[in-house]
Amino acid sequence: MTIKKILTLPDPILRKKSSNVVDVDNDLRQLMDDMLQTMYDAPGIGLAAIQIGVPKRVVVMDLAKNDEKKNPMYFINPEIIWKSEEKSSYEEGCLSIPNQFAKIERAEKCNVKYLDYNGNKKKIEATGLLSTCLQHEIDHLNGILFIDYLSKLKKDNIIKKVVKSKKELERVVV
Ligand code: GNR
Ligand code: NI
Repeated sequence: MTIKKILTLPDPILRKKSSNVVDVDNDLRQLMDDMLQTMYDAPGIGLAAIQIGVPKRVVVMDLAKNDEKKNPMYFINPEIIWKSEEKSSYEEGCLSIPNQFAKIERAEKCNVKYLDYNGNKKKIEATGLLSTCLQHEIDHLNGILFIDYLSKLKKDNIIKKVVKSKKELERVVV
């Protein structure tokens, strides 16, 4: 297992639409293992393959609290098949938008179909944080970031801050 570099704003790769996975094979499981390790290392609660530069429709997640047993989840070709009218808001963050957070409104519940780690067809009825996180990750697969739901002013401000702190970090390292 390898920790990969997580792409951050304004990397244009993050705006690419990811392609469906055709074969759930050992190479794909290797990718998912690397994604999970990269996510734990970051640390984050979810990661889409495109965040490490791989344009495949693959998501990993673990919503277990620090004191709980690890609970890795894998979603291949996830598709939202139903969304509730009812909304809920969460303070969202994104590993590709470091240190920036914003309250985002999404469907409170959603049903998602996907393939699991072994390529078996599954369906999940998601609520709360799982629902929010699945919608956030599926957005990544379509090149969408949470800042796209903010006003242009707020969005531009966040992009500016991320670019600025990236440049400051470069200056320290070089
Ligand atoms: O680690 C993450 N936390 C988070 C918090 C609220 C809503 C969504 C997320 S996902 C994020 C990791 C990430 O960037 N996944 O794409
Ligand atoms: Ni994200």
